[in-house]
Amino acid sequence: MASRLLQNINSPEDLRKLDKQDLLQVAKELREFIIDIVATKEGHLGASLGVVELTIALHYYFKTPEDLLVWDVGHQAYGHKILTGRRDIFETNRKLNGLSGFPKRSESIFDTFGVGHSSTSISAALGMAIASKLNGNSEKNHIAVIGDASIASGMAFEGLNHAGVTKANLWVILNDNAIGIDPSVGALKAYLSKSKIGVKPKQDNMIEALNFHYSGPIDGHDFEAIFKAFEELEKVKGPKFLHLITKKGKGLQQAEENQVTYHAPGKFDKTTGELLPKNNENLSPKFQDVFGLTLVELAKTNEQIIGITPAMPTGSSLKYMMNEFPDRAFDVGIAEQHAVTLAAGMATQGKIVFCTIYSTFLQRAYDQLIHDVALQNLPVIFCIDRAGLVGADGATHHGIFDLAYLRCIPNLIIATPSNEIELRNILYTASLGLENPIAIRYPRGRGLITDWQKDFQKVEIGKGKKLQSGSELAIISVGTIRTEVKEALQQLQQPEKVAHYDLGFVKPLDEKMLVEIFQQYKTVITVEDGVISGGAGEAVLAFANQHQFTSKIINLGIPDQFIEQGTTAELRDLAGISAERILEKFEQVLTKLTTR
Ligand SMILES: Cc1ncc(C[n+]2csc(CCOP(=O)(O)OP(=O)(O)O)c2C)c(N)n1
Repeated sequence: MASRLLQNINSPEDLRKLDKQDLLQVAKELREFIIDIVATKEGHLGASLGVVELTIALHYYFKTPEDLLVWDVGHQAYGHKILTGRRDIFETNRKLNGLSGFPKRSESIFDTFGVGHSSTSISAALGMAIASKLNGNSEKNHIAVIGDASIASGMAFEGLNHAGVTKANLWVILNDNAIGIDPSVGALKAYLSKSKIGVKPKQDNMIEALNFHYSGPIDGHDFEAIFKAFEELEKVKGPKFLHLITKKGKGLQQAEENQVTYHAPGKFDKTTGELLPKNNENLSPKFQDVFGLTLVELAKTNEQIIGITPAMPTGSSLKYMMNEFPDRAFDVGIAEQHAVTLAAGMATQGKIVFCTIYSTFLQRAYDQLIHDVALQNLPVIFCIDRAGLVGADGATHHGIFDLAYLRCIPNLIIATPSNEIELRNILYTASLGLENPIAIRYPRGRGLITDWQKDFQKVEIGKGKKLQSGSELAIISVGTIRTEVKEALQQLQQPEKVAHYDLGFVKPLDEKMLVEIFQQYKTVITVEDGVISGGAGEAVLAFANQHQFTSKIINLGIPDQFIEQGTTAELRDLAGISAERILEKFEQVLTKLTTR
C-alpha cells in the first residue's frame, strides 16, 4: 500500500506534528488501511469507516492520552487503535493473543475504558470528569463518543441526566449515522433524523433541556467544521454536546449502500467491496434461523405470539417475524431492560412472548428478569442467543455466565437443547403455554442437522436423556457441547466403558435420571460451555450432595477467569472443553479407574 503519512504515525503526537491540510491524506490512508486489513482478516467495518475524520480530529485537537477519550461500544475504534501505536499489529485484531476488537485498558493507555456493551461511555466519562474535578483539575477534557442507537439506551439517558446537574468538563459527541447494526428505531431516532447539517433543532431541543450546551448538527466528515465546533465548545464550561452527522461505511461504496451487511461483512474484495462467495450449500442452518423461522411458523397458527428483540433483528433472526407480522414483532432498540419488562407486561395480558436476547446482553436486564418476570411467575419465553463461547468478539461478548446467573432464580425453567430439532421442539412446547418463564439457550452459528424442519413434538419439561450406556463412567453433557463430547467418545479406545447422558434442563433437573446415574456410577463428569462456578455441573454436584450420593464428580467448563478472543475452537481448547481436551480427560479418568 502506498502510504505517505500513516506509516510515520506511531502516536497521536506524530499526528499533531502534521499540518491541518495533511489530515485529508491521513484520512484517505487510514480508510485504506482499515479496508485492507478487514477485507482479509475480518471484523467490524462500517462503523470505523464512518468515524475516520472524527477519530483523526479528536487525536489531533485534544491532548490524548491526558485528555480522556471514551468510545461507546468500541467497534468503531479501529482508526483510534491504528493511530495510537497499534498499526503494525493491527492485523492481529480479534485473533487469539492479538488485539481485542474493542478498546481495552490493559492494551493501551489511550484506551481509557473497556467497552463492548453499549451506552456506557457517558457514565464512564462523567465519572472520570467528576474525579478530575475533585482532584482539582478542571482543564482536562473528558470526551464520550456515542452513536445514535446507543444514546437511546437507558444507561446513556441516566448519564446525561446526571451530567446536566454537574459542572463537569464533559464532552458528549453524538455520532449520528441513523443506524446501529440495523437501522435505529424509536422516537429519539425520529427526532434526530429531523435535524439536518446546519439546522439546529431550536424548539424543544431535548439536549439543551438536560442542561447541555448543544452544538451542531455538523458534517462529521468535514475537518474544518469539526475543528470549528471544537474551538467554540472549548470555551464553554460544563457539559457540552456536539452532534455530528456521518455516513456508516463512508469511503467504500458497497459498505455505504449495504450498511447492515457491511457492519461486519466477513472477507471481501478490498477494491470492489464484493463479498467473497461462501458455499452455504448443504450446510445445516444457523441456530438463529431455526429460532427465527420456527417462530414464524408458530406465529402463523397462534396469533397470541409476539417477538421482541433489543436491537438485534438481523443477528437474532427475529427479522423474519418482523417482515411477516410487523404488528407482532418489535425491535425496541438497545434497551434490554425495557425489552424484558415489556415482555412481562404483555405476558400479564395473555400474550405468548418470545424475547430473544444475546446471553451477554441479558446480563444488563438481570433485575427485570428477577423482579418483573420470575417473581411474578410470568411465562415469558427467553430465547438466549449466542450462549457459550462466541469467538472473535472476545471477553465482552462470550455467553458463558447465563447458566450460573439464571440457575439461582426461582420459578425459571432453563432448557438447553442440544441440536436444531430439540430447539425447534422446545420453542413449540413453550408456545403451547407454560406455567413458568423459561430460558432456552442456544449458541452462535450452525449445528449439524440439515433436515431440521420436522413435525413438532412436545417436550417434557425437566427431562434429560440417556444417549449411551457404559460400564465405568458417566458423562453428562449440557446443550450443544454434546457434539464435542460425542466426538471425544467416538475416539475412545473403550467406548463401552463410558455412558453418556444429556442433561436437557438445568432447571428443573431430571432428578430421576440423576438418581439412576449416581446409583450406577462411582465417577461422573459434567461438561458445559459456561462457567463452572455456579453452572450446571455444580447443580448436579449439589444434587448429589443433598441426596448423599458419594460418586466422584468432575465439572468441565469455563474456568474462573475471563476468556479473551480467538476462534471458538481455539477457546474451547484453552478452556478444556474441545473434543480433544475432553477425550484426554476421559482417558485420564478411565486409566485411574482401571488401575485402582
Ligand atoms: C448492551 C448492548 N446491546 C447490544 C449490543 C450490540 N450492538 C453492538 S453495536 C450496536 C449498534 C450501535 O449503534 P450506534 O450506537 O448507532 O453506533 P455506530 O455503530 O453507529 O457507531 C449494537 C446494537 C451491544 N454492544 N451492547
